[in-house]
Amino acid sequence: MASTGIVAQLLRRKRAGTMHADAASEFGLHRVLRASDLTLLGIGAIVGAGIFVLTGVGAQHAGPGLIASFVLAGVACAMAALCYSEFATMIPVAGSAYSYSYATMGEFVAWIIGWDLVLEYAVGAAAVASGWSGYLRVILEGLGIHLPIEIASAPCTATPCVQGTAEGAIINLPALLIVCLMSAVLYIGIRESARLNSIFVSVKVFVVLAVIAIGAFYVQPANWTPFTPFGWMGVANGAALIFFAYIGFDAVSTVAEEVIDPGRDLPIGIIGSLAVCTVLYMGVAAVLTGMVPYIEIDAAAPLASAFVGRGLNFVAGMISLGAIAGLTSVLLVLLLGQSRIFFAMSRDGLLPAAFSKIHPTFHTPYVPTVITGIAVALTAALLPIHEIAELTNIGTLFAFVLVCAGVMILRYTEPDLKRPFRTPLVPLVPLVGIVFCVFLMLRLPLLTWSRFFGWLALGFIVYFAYGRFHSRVALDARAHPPARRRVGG
Ligand code: ALA
Repeated sequence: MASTGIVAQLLRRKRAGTMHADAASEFGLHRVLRASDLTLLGIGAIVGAGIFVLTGVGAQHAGPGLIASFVLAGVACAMAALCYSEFATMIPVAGSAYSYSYATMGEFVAWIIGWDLVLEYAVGAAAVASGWSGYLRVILEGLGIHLPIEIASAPCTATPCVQGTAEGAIINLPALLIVCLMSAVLYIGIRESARLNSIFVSVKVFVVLAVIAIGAFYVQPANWTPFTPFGWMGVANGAALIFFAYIGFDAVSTVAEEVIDPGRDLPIGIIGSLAVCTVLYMGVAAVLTGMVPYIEIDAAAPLASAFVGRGLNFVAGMISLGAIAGLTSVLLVLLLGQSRIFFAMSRDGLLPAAFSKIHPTFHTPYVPTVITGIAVALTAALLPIHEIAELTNIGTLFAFVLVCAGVMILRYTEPDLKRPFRTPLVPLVPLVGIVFCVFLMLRLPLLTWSRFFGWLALGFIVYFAYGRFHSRVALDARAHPPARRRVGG
């Protein structure tokens, strides 16, 4: 009997209607964002380390076929973006894939996906903060300012030191400070955060456009042949690598509860930001592989090196500025997404109630904002985060697979739910999304897979020790008539 009870609880779903009621209650967030804010938040989260750094490694795997790698990864993301749009408009609450899984696949899968999203948002944010610090150091060196290594890198824990750490280092202070600063902005307000994000987005998009426009004059079409020197497998491997560059459009769905007209604005924000970035990325890939023979592309700073090689040091400097702006906005939006997911999980009772407290003046979920900020700051400042940064890719792809599957399941289990945006060609689009994402997951190293399973195993323990006993859906079901657990009070 008891085991049947546990299985029933693990599979218990939260109805979409209850989610709407939560968002509209005093425990919901303020709706202040518009389509333009969402598109800028999406671009804010997307354009960052991926395009400014990873294109170099991608080109080494795919050659000029890197352009096709960007198309391939873009297609996988487009399928997922369409599915995210259906869910986000149907259930416009904080929590993104976590909340959608709760509505379709039950509490346990929802918990697992919420736990998994920590890899995309918090681990991703720590990796970006560490990269930000590295870029700052290079820029300051260029200006003749030298940061002592003791305070500019995470301490070394392995021999030889892994990327992002250094011998003699004590703490990565720039990484710690930038996380604290962005968390402070998020604490103060979603509108203020969106405004700051739009400034960074303007800078980085300007820089990317400048790279394409100026670089176009230096393209030698001969560099594009052979187009696929490593065959289409090389293109696929390149796609798995540069997938990171697309991560972030889904962050738009985490602020669904703060959107004025979610049915109209969320698809514009999610699909619009992805479309803009896909075009920008293909342009950058074409220019880079056209300017420099693929074997000579620099893996560490591909864009800046391409321009330095042509004597255009000014453009290279501008690229560093664009990269700093890019990484700052990615960091801001990833921290934002993580706090909203913790908020949603807490409102459902799967995390302590304090996580869903809303600030009386700023109307932000300030407790998860502070806790996420502290955890990410300390991780980036003290740990070899680059070692586990690839977990971000697998965690995100896993979420995409579940969202694509969820769209098909909910079309079957709740066909009559109001869907302001419908994913076209169901089940084809979600199925293609799943196939693409699983394909990209399978190209990731075994070590990443074992770390991923280790993280999920830890999630199982936390759920069985805490969430299972505090789940609001389970508590409500036990109490007849349904009793609403006060959260945040
Ligand atoms: N897409 C983000 C970046 O490239 C995560 O930095």
